[in-house]
Amino acid sequence: MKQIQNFINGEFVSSAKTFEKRSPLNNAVIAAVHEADQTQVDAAVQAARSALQGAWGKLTIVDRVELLYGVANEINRRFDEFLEAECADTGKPMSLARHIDIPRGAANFKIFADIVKNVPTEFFEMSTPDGRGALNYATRSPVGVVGIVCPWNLPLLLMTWKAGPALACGNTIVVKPSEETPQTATLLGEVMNSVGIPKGVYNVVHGFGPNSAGEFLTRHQGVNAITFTGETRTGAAIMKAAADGARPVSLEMGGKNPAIIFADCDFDAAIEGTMRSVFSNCGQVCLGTERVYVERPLFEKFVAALKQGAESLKIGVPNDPSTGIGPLISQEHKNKVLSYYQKACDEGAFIVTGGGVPTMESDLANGAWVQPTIWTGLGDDAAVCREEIFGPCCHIFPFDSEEEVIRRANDTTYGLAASVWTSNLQRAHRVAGKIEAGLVWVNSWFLRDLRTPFGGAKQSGIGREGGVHSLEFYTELKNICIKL
Ligand code: NAD
Ligand code: 6OD
Repeated sequence: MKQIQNFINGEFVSSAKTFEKRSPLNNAVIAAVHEADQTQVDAAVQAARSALQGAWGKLTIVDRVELLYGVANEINRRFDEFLEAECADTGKPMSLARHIDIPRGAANFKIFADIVKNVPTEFFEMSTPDGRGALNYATRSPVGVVGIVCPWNLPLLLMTWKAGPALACGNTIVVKPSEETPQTATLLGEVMNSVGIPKGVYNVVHGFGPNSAGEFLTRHQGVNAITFTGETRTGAAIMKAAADGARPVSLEMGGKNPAIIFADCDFDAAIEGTMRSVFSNCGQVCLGTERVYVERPLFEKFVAALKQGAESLKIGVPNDPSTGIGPLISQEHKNKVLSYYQKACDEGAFIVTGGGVPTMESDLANGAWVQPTIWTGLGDDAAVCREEIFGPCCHIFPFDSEEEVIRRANDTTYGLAASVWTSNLQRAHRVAGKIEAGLVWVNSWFLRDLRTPFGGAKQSGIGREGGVHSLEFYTELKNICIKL
C-alpha cells in the first residue's frame, strides 16, 4: 500500500494513525495517509519558525527567487509524476490536468517570484518646518509562518497559488492539503529538497479539519497568518480560530455563479464557454457556473445546444484522451450532489438531460460517477438555484431585460464570479460594473492573468490575492522616515 507521509523540516514523517485515500474511479483504497497529530503540527510550525529565523530568512530576494524558479523548473521536469498523482487522487481527465493543474502549479512559483523581484516601493519626499525635509520609503517583510489550508478540486494549482507568493515574499509555510488529495503536496516536498530549499521552509501536515491537522494548524499561535480555500462554512470556522491571536486571514470560498447570455452574443462562443464553466472538472470549480440566464429569444436554442453538448461529453477515466468528464471526488460528495438531483425533482424541475448516475463498466461501478445535468422550470428560490452544489449541473432560466437579469444574478449570498456573453460593448461594461462579484468575465471564462486581483465578494471571500494583492497579504509593509 502506498504510504503518504507528512513532510516536516525536510523529512518525510510517519504518524501513529493513518486514514484511507480511495480512488474516485472505483472507491478502491489507493493509499494510506499519515494523519498528523498535535505534536507533529507543533513540529511543523516550529520547523517553519526556525527556517524563517535561519537559512531562509537570511537569503536575499534574488537568491530566494532563483530557488523558486528552480521549484517551477523541477515541477515541469517531473510533470508526469505530478500529473499521475493528481489524476489518481481526483479522477480528473489527464487532458485537463495536463493543460491547467500542473502547468499552473509550476507557473505559480515562477510568476510570483517575478512579481516579488520587480515590485516597486512607495517613496515620498516631504518638507519639514526646518526646511531640511525627510524621505519616506516603504519596505516589505514576510509576515512569518503562514498556514495554508486547501481544498480538493484543483489541489496543486490552489495550494501553489498560495505557496508560491507566500514563499516568494520570504515566509515559511505549513500546508494542510485536503484529506481527499494528499499526493501532489507531498510530492512537492521531494521537489523542495532536490532544488535546495532549506529545511523547514515548506512543510505538509495531513489530516482532516475539526480535531485534526486543519484545526491544530489554524489554532496554532505559532502561525502568523492563515490563508484558506474551501467552503464558506469552513472559512467562517477558520476565521473564528484566527481571531484568537488577532491573526490575518485570506479566505477564498464558495460560489453560486451566474452566466448571463444576451441574445446578441456570439452563440457558439457562449455555448463553448458555458459548457466549460458548467462541466469542467465535473463541475467542481469554485468559479464554475450553476445558474444560467438566457435572454428569452435565445432560450430554447441555447437549452437545446447545451443539452447536446452535455450529452456528447464522454464520461470516463483520466488516461483516456476522449474523456470529457470524470467522476466526482468521493462517494460522500456524490451523495451530496445526488441529493440535489433529487431535490430538483421534488421541486418540480424539468430535467433537460441527466439527473442520475451513468451506467459504467463493472470495474468502475463503485466510482463517484454522476450524469451531467441540466434543469429548467424552477424559480430563483429553489434550493438547486440558491445553494452551491459543486457538481456537473446547472439550471437555465429565461430573462427579459438587462435590469431584471442583473437583479436576479445578484440575488445570492455569494459573489465569486460571473460571465456575461454579449457583443454590445456598452452593455458589457454596464452589466459587468453592476454584478456583485470579485470577478466578471465578458465573452470568456477562466481566463486567468496572475497579476490581477482574485477573490470573492459577499460570502465568497475575504481579501484578494493575485499580483501585488498577494504581496499585501503575505508581507508586512513598514514605512521608514529619514529626516535629512
Ligand atoms: P472544505 O471547506 O470542506 O475543506 C477545505 C479544507 O479545509 C480541507 O483541507 C479541510 O480538511 C479543511 N477543514 C475543514 N474544516 C476545517 C476546520 N474546522 N478547521 C481547519 N480546517 C478545516 O472544502 P472542500 O470541500 O475541500 O472544497 C470545496 C469548496 O471549496 C467549495 O465550496 C468551493 O466553492 C470552494 N472553493 C473555493 C475557491 C475560491 O477560490 N473561492 C476555490 C476552490 C474551491
Ligand atoms: O486560477 C486561480 O488562481 C484560482 N484561484 C482558481 C480557483 C478555482 C476554483 O476552483
